[in-house]
Amino acid sequence: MYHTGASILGAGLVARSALAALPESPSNSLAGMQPPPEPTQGRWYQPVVTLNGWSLPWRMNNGWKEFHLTAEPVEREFAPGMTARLWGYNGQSPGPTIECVEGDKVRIFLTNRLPEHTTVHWHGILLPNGMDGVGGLNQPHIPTGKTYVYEFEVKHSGTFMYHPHADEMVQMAMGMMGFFVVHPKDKNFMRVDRDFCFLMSAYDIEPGTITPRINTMLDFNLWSWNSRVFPGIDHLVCREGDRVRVRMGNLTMTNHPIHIHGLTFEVAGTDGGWVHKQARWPEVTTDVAIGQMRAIEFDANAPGDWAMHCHKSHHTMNAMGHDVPNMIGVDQRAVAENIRKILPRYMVMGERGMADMGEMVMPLPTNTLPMMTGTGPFGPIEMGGMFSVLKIRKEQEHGDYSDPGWYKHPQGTVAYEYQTT
Ligand SMILES: [Cu+2]
Repeated sequence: MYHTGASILGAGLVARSALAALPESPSNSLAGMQPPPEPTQGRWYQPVVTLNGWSLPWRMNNGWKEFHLTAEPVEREFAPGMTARLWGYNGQSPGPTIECVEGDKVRIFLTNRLPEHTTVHWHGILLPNGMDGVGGLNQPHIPTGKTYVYEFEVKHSGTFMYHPHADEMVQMAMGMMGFFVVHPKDKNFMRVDRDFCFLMSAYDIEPGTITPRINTMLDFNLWSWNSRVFPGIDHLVCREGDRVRVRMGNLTMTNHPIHIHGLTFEVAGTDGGWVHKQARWPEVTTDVAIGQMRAIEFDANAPGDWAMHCHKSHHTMNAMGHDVPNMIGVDQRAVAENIRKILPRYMVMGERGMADMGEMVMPLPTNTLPMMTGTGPFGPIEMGGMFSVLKIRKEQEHGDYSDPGWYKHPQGTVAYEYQTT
């Protein structure tokens, strides 16, 4: 069933002569969503929309779909005002989404331009053992400067990902990961109108610095979707009436209860496969545990700007100092007066809760985002990290992902101040 070359090459080193024939390894450093291109060759599929990302172009070669990933240091803007030095693929962290169709034979070239060895593991995909990418166990590690080849036939459709299985803690803490979507052969199988995807990753980047600390085990301070944080995460724009799928994977060191306002959804798939219709139940929050993927689906039947976020409230904040005492209810006026004699611009923080942070224009270290930030039509949103907005509009055209702006509420449908007179 496999191409005869598969057993000879395996996940082996590409011969020098073959390198000349390598497919292109395009690079993209833009942090905005790239409109999903329709496939121009091979089997048709409806492309996924990678938040703040793109899909990797491929070429057909004698019945094989060929992709070329390059593992390399990259720069990623987390949100306007903050950029980090990460490791990723083809100019970005996460790497580009790989899309193919059930039954495709895929050949993926991996060129290592990192300062240390790496491998790629294809999470959730059923493949020959020697293609599974665990360095030392299934293949030799890929040294710096070398290109390896992975070849397999994708046997089932679903939601998967790729990441290194070499010096894992470091390489994932540096941002190495990507989405891998296998579309069903039958284009009417679980057809949706919009299909979004993102990976959750966490970083520990000290305010004022640019490179993640790689030995952090649990105490991360930037909670990201596709290595972006609020207000830098693309909005999920839908047309009213659309059937919508959102695929998410978790490569952080903790779980994330993902919550959507305004509608109910169901978990339609995991990285183990699709969930039978009869086995699904309605949810407004679904927990995505470490190393798990979830494909949720809903009918976009409620126009508006709906919050979509991780329900752990410290995951909807950006980096902050942890050694802040709780000053709620403490009258700091006398202290503040004394401090202002020495520091004239001293501000009291936290006396009335932390909401002041959302409005405060505080001097921040360079390359650092405010802890609570973002502005909506009614003022500061006071969020950060894993937070975005699901925008459902009647007027949105089919296939249009452009930002329609803030929702214009019909008169009399917004909470209002009680008037005594
Ligand atoms: Cu979370």
